[in-house]
Amino acid sequence: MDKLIITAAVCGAEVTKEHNSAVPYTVKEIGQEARLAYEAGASIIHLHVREDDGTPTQSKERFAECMAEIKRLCPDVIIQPSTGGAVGMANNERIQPLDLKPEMATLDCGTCNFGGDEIFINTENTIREFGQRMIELNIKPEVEVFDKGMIDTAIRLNKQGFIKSPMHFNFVMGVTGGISATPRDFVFMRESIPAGSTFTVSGIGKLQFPMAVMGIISGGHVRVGFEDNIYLSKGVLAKSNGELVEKVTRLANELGRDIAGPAEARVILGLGEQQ
Ligand code: KMH
Ligand code: ZN
Repeated sequence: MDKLIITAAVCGAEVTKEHNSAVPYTVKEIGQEARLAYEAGASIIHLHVREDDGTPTQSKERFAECMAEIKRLCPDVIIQPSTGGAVGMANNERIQPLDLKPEMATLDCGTCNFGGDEIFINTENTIREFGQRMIELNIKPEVEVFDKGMIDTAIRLNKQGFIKSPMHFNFVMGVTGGISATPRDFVFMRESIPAGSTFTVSGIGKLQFPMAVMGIISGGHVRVGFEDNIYLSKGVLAKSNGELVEKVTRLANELGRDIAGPAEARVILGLGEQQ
């Protein structure tokens, strides 16, 4: 089994300081949270950025500032900007961080109800446009899927040449409107991706750690962080993303799975090779 790649989703676009005062907004706060996650074992930082008041933004300039700060504090970490941004953002706003040529970026492969009137919209043409741009810039997509049908979409677009093989998936499980975070659905997702693919699993809310264990024991990889969950355990708010990553490291150690550093993660994901 490969070593375990831990991704830390340190900030997200929806969670706020009202939910947990440790959610980072400023460049300094985001850098600090990335550092704590990195020191606890994360080799990838999944990055959203905010204005100082917490408003989500996809501004290229703000991403450049945050990425520079993260690189200053954790020079070898893999930075994976979001192209999902926040619900309601236009495509030309969402796609901006790709201009900074990060090693990876997210590629959301379908539309999902997020509850109430919230809809995270990703038409097939949007996915084609973002996928094509990542191929042009040699950026490895993390194919985000909120349901099994999105895996099928990714496979279709892979065959059409908009996503390269081998694909790296992120199973986001437990979002309102998406697939449930259950062992049965996890196995269904894992068995639905093409041979040779890699995957990570992001359990939402209280299912973050149960899903992390599924990732650890199945040979997959794990994402944790405030974007998906703000609690360390029942009723106990995490003081930092570092605490969430530390818990995964601890679980992996208990279960006999070693943690990959950034250099090892690059090899596992084939980063730096011509995608
Ligand atoms: N904030 C969600 C609307 C991604 O990073 O690509 C989208 C999201 C997915 O978080
Ligand atoms: Zn995200």
